[in-house]
Amino acid sequence: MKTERSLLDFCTDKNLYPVIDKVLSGERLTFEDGVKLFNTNDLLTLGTLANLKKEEKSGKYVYFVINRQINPTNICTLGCKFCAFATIDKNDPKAYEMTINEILEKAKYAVSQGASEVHIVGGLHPDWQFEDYLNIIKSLKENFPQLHIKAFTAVEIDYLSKLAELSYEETIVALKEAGLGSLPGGGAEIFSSRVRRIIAPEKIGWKKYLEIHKTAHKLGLKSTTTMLYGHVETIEERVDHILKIREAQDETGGFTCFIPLAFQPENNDLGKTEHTSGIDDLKTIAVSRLLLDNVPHIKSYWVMLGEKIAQIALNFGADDMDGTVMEEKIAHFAGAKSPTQQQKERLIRLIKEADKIPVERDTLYNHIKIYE
Ligand code: V47
Repeated sequence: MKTERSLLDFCTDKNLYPVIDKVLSGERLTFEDGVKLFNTNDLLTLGTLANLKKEEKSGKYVYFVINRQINPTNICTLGCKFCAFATIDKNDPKAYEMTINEILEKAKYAVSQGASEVHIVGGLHPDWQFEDYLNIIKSLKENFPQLHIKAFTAVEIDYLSKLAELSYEETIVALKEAGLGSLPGGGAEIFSSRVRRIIAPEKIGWKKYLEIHKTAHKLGLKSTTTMLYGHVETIEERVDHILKIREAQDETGGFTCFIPLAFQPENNDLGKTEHTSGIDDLKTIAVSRLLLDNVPHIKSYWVMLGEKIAQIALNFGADDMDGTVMEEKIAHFAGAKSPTQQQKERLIRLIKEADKIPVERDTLYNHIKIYE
């Protein structure tokens, strides 16, 4: 009996045959290939292909980090329609701003839990000055020099550059000198101008978002990048977004990881109430892995996917689970059903059950401990 079969024997979607050939021969995929992959109903072939590419990049390893998110304020001048976390009104009962001491207390707890990273993002506060933001970084670095500070999305960097009347380069250099270690990927949403006009009309556009990341890369900082999906965007707009990231990465190579963020639909002004489906989540992870041949890691962000889909995604091309997080606000203001933090032991179990090898990493993917 012949047991050796090819992927094509199992594939139920003939439209995928040419794309499968390209993936197996290492050829770069096009916009049209990306759309075909999103539109297929053959989820298992898609997952198998993405897992193959994941294994070429990181073998059986799946990464996690002991980290803490800190969101210094949710008061924000932007008023994005999709965002349930921020408020434009300082008198809103949910409005808050942390003092430096409160931020340091949170970092102190993180360090006591073995954290190697703090991830800091928040609102564009109408009264805070550049020095206030700079001070957050400086104080953290002075008190906890061992912590990697991943802070301020491109949207915040743009705001800070205006406050300080500095160029992007000068702003990032000042933050780097204060102790900034890398940039997080938030604020990308969907790059399409059509979508941005609907969901975030006041936010910087994709050109500035990528310009800021590329500037950071040229200054020696790494960064991550994201895509918020499952609201008003089309499949074509998702593929376009992913390919713009691939193009920027060709230029600088500074992105460590891509994070598809599943839209959480409560408490927003878009009138959206539906969560993304499990199939859509898995397809988005897999297509991202296949299109982004030049980005080392794809994150299965358990906060927004939920633990169960995040775990399955580890066999659909993802090789990173983010981390312990310790205090998640952005997704939970918007109705996320996941816990607001994770124990390291649980992340290890989720990864092992997916038949992968858990690796505790630092922000830049240096290995801290392999759990064989
Ligand atoms: O920029 C806001 C998104 C981002 C909602 O860089 C929402 O490693 C879903 O970027 N539903 C912040 N998403 C989170 C983020 C992130 C998270 C984890 C790791 C990294 C990384 C980055 O969350 C925002 C926005 O794009 N967001 N509201 C919502 N209702």
